[in-house]
Amino acid sequence: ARDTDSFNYKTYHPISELYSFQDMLVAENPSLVSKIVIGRSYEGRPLNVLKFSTGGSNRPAIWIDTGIHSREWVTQASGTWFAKKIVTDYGKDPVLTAILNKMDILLETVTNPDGYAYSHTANRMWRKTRKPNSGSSCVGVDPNRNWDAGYGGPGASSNPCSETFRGPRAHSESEVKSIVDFVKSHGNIKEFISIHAYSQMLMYPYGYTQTPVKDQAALHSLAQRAVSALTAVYGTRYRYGSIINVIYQASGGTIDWTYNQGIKYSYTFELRDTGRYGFILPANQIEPTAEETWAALLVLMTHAKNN
Ligand code: ING
Ligand code: ZN
Repeated sequence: ARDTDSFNYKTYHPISELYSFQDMLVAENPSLVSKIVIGRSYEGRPLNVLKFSTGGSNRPAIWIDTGIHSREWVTQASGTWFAKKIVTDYGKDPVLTAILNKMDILLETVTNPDGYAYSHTANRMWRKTRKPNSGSSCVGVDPNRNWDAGYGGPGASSNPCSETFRGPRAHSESEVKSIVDFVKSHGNIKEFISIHAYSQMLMYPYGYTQTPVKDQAALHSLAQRAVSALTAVYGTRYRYGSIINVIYQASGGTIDWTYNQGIKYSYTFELRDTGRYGFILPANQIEPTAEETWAALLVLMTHAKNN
């Protein structure tokens, strides 16, 4: 595409096109969007974060990541759609405008770029990073088991050949460590939303323990409101609750770490569908998926702004 208006949001794109989309969006909207390179992947690709900001310095921020698991293609596609939605609606939609007049939005759309490239060129079902494991012929670490929150406990594997391999140590993956360093140095992130697929769920911590978080009641009622807004768009049904109760025990997960860092509004989505197509969601579902998810995100972001 020549610009982000002619970009096809209804199809899945190779990584080169998602990177060029980011650069076009920044070039077209220089007073609203900038690109921060927070690190490099194992294979040397940039880890890009789109920063949407209308001013201030180090404003309170909302983080959204998509594609930490590479095969979950509807998430990178939705993240790209969200980026265009933000520049289109700022100054027009009063709900988004109020958010951006007070907070920054930080959006990492291709959080596991090596895996995404590999899922296009070699193995459509690739989930993990692409770093080799010493002493094994199996490649990659699960970047959603690699965080320092219950790391090494039940709900992750020590086997490098497992799809849920936790890695040799916490934050061993550059794709994870780069976010850890960014979150710590930013110091003003109020809400952290990590987007997966599939299963149609909205979850909050914890995944590594049954012990409820101290903000359980607030996180639960906000999740309920966000899911209502999502369902109102196309009738898509979502379950919601803590990770361990709604999906399964998982240790070393992203939002358990962000919550323990003090980011109260830490949420994770599982987008469409419930398994008919699974990871191979038809491209004609990208836009409706992104659109309904955006309705939920506006509820979550507005609450963070007001609290
Ligand atoms: N599911 C997630 C997984 O990593 C999850 C579920 C989300 C676990 C958040 C822990 C924290 O297993 C997918 N589809 O990746
Ligand atoms: Zn996932």
